[in-house]
Amino acid sequence: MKYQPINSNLFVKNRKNFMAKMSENSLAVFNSNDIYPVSADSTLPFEQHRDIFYLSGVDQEESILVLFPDCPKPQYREILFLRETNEHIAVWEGDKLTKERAFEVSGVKTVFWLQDLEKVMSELMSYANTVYINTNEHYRANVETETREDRFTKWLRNKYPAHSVAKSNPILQRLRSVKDAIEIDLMQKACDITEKGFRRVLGFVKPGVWEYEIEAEYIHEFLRNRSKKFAYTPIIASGNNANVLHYIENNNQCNSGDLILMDVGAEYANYSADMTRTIPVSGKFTGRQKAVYNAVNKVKNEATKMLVPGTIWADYHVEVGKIMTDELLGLGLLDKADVQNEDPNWPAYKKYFMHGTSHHIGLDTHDYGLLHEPMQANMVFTVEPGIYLPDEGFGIRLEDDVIIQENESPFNLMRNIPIEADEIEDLMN
Ligand SMILES: [Mn+2]
Repeated sequence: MKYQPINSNLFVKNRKNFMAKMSENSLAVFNSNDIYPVSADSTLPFEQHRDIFYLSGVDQEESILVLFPDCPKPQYREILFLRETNEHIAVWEGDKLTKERAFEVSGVKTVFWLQDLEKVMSELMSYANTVYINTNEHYRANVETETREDRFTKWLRNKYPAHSVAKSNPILQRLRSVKDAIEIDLMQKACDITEKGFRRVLGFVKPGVWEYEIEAEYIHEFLRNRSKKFAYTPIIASGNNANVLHYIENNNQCNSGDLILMDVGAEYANYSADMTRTIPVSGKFTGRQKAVYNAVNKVKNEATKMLVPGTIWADYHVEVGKIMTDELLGLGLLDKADVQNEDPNWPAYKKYFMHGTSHHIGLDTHDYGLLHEPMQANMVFTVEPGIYLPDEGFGIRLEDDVIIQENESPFNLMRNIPIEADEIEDLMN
């Protein structure tokens, strides 16, 4: 791990909150992700499942967390199962968690090696009536792979068919969407690292650079600041590439007169930053580019003000659409007739702004959060309007990450990342 140790109080508190929501005489199980194969003996870099990380801080493969708040044996109320390590194994496999270190990371006192799992589980299951299993119910999820969690769930339900089953996911969706102060510090760190990358790029971009060279500037700055990678596949899209919403090739040359849309964020300690900035290749916007830029920036600022406790996500999007419509009328991109005749299910503004404005962000870039429930203080959202103009050869999106606060406007985690058009021009020249 490149990140600095995290205060284990976070994980102690997260488990306590989760257990408070469990029904009587029940236990819950959480698994690590697999290490995914490529071919031959190659593997993808390990990415911990965010739920077991959230509840334990354990950032290691083949780990299992069991929570059983009513267990008659108090030492079994929280248990970690880890793959065995010792001095000899460490020579080959590197620095895996010892039982002592696992306690320091997680605050869990009872740690077994994985080979004790079946025996201990059979005792625990004899005390429990209900088992909480962890399924993926994220609104954007579309998973074809059988995860380690899925395999464990199959094994458990097959072996213990008389137990009733309950869902961990709704509990986690609610808990994970509201951030603790320790988490907010980690997210601020991810945003600050992203800022360093962006400032480096402002000094680097000039006509003739390639999109992948810009990508390289970001990752250089991320790694040297203890981020292990991009939080998501970066989009470095010059000219009309910006109008391909999921353009990730990043293999074109940037020409004078074009804009570059950069949707880039650093991860830090598994937390995501999600930033978008759009800058002129030459260091100077044209009049038209600046007018559209300022319209997007205005929609972003107005939308941000609506992210307050009690707001419903779907209603918020309707209101943002109205603000965007006004801006598009001002830019001459829509006329009154377009708006009067619009299909309420696909309003006229969607011709130029066809994606959502905000999503939860945290341990996942598109984080947990139940969108039909009202927004609450300490939820963190992106704000990311855009206007896409293929006929004019450019697209603009601007995106910050903000924390909802009680009784005031959101706190912007990206408040120090330049966004005003004039400031961008000054810094590039
Ligand atoms: Mn985003």
